[in-house]
Amino acid sequence: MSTAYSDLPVVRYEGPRSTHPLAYRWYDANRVVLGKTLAEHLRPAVCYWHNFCWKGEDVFGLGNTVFQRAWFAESDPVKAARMKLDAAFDFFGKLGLPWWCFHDRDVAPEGATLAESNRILDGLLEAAAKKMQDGKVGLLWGTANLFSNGRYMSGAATNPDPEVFAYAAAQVKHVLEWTHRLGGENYVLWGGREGYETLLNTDLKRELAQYGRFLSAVVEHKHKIGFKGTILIEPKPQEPTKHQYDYDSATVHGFLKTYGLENEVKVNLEVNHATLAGHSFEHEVATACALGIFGSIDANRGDEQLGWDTDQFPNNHAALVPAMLEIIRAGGFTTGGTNFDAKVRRQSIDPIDQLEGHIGGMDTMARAFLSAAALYESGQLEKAVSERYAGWNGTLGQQIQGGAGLDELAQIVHAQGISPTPRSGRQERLENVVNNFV
Ligand code: XUL
Ligand code: CO
Repeated sequence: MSTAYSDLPVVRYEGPRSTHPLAYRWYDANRVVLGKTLAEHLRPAVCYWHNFCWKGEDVFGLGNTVFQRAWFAESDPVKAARMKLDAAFDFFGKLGLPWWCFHDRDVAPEGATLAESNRILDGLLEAAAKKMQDGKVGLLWGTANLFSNGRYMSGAATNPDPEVFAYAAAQVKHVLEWTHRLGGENYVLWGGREGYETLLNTDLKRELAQYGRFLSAVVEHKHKIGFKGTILIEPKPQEPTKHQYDYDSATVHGFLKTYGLENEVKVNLEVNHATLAGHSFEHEVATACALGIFGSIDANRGDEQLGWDTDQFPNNHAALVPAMLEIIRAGGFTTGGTNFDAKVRRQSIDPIDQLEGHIGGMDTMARAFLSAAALYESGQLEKAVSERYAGWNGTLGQQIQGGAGLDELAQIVHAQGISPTPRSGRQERLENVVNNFV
């Protein structure tokens, strides 16, 4: 069987001195750091949508296929989907990365009814299950596309029409069950159209309640079928809707608390979604870890001059060290991993470009992880932080944490003549420490 990727070599690790364009220089999958291999720490995944579904279209070239792939030229959509599936698994094998991710509509075309769509999807996912039997690639997560079809233009769970809610629920049921069957580690809900454009036509309170009910139903079904993976929400502040309900980690946590789901659902944090929310990625990771909802990451980047989701491959390892440090501090991934939600540029038309995009992205994440691990092992930042908060281990700190009230604290301040002396935060010294490890 020949695919678009047949002529490409299997990518191997050759080390930082290698000049081979198709070799990993930092991602040595079996290298053991902090007690686990790099592959076990990072749990890298290749996504289906950007690689095998996007035709290189943009708003100025709608309907035009820029990427010449045999499956885009095939007129029978199911046959085209089979060709795409063969190519995808060939591509996964070339990269040697252990996981993949999909939306239902990436894998299979939509039929005239949901029943027909499900039947087509079943055929394709049966074939995927067979390809997965050799155990070389596992499913990091599955998800349902609740945003492309026009029926979802006003949202899926948050649609003003309950029929759309029901349709979306039926779609998620099917994909969640398939994710379970394929041994998926997680199930993702990115709230594609869950948001609004204008309050003139929107009942915000009702929509949030609908969304809460939808998510609860997903969690109930997860338990009903015995799915042991994690349900993940992927926050994003805007695009496609002006106000997306899942703005960022903190907003999602508040939403989960409201519906009693904070112990059931975690977040899949995407680097450029954090940027679009006006946060650093490390802020999003640290917030999710602190709130106990950190799950998984989508690795990519935006463009400093563009305010939308460009989904480029990560290429700056230094920028990712602080986020990696937060992940290490929190104990690393459990069911989560590093999904490359990234695509090559529109002019990168050759299959080899996709391979190189992933190689660069993988090396960037591995190098960031190695730097963060060395920084963590040095203990320098941990020491500085624990010294900064040392007062909280003293008598006064204990009294406050023990619940001392305003009267008691006022008494202590007056009796002891407390008059705090400001101390330097030493940011520059700590930035220099970080730079010694990147
Ligand atoms: C959209 C996005 C999605 C999710 C999965 O910005 O990131 O591709 O990752 O639906
Ligand atoms: Co994403």
